[in-house]
Amino acid sequence: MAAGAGELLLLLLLVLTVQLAAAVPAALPLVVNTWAFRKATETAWRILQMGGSELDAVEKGCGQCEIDQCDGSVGYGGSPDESGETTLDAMIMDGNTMEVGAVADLRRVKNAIGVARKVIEHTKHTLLVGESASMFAVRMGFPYEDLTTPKSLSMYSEWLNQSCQPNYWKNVVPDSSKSCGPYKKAEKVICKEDWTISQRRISVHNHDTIGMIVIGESGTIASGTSTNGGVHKIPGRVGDSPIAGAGAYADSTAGGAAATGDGDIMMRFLPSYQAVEYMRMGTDPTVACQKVISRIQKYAPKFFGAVICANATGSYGAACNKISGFTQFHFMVYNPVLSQPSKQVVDCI
Ligand code: SD4
Repeated sequence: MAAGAGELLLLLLLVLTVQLAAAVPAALPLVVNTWAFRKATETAWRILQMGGSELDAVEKGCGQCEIDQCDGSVGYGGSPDESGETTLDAMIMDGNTMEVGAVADLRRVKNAIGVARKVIEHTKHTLLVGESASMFAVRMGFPYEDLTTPKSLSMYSEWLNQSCQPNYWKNVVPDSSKSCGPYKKAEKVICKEDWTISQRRISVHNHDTIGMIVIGESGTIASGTSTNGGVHKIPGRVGDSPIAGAGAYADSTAGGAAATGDGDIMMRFLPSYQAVEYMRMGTDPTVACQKVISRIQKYAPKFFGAVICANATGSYGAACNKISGFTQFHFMVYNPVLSQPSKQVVDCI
């Protein structure tokens, strides 16, 4: 059957984008991470060079961003929730054993991905949340620290001053688009969620999770994420980042992927799992990333998000959803062909 003109055009576009992203040849070991978080890439690479494992590299690489408060959206002092507190989500996954350690809504502990690693090493669980995750962290030797900074405090008071706009409520009284809470449920649920306007609630500038994929020389794949989630989120909200298959996924027999963006929408599609499954079927990493982005687009054309993908041979790629103010996505790559971390860019689709 002859392909339609639209399909041919899409194929041509995909091939062109693949060429763009394939500028650096595939080689192992490989570090790929979301956004232009160069120090995180450097740290992960250094750990590998020093003989550390792929999990070590992911933990320390993402941990670097927690220390540096990358873009204010990773680590302490960013994204205050509705009560002004910063809470953290993180996960780490071992693509050899398929073990995952994750923490969500972690309070008063800075090194979220470090705690996530301890969930793998010292428990038979996968995900710990909230105050209990903090108590676990303390038992593992992490100190309690205040995650609030002058910056997060001023973001919080600015938000209060502008009648708590934007926020994540709907179908409540008083009207959440005009005033602060406390809210009660409205008698009538008048509208369904309009996914097409999701980017109005969450600005492109307040969402920058670090997601990282590390592949060792032997093909072992690890991945992980760390974030302080969405600004002014409702306390208790957990995003995609600590959810295996959503925020990140790794399977040494197929590939690794990690996501960044509007987690409330993205987690409904398990994009990282889906991308790895596409790569398992032989799909090129860039195309695998594009396919998961376009799947979400069908329901939420204006969602903010991007995905990075790498297959077991060290080929990699990325894709993002094109919306106003976000037309290109930057990510970092380091492999033996490069002498330093290289910032790559893809045009959003
Ligand atoms: C979240 N996905 O909590 C995270 C935030 C993010 O780029 O990725 N920002 O929804």
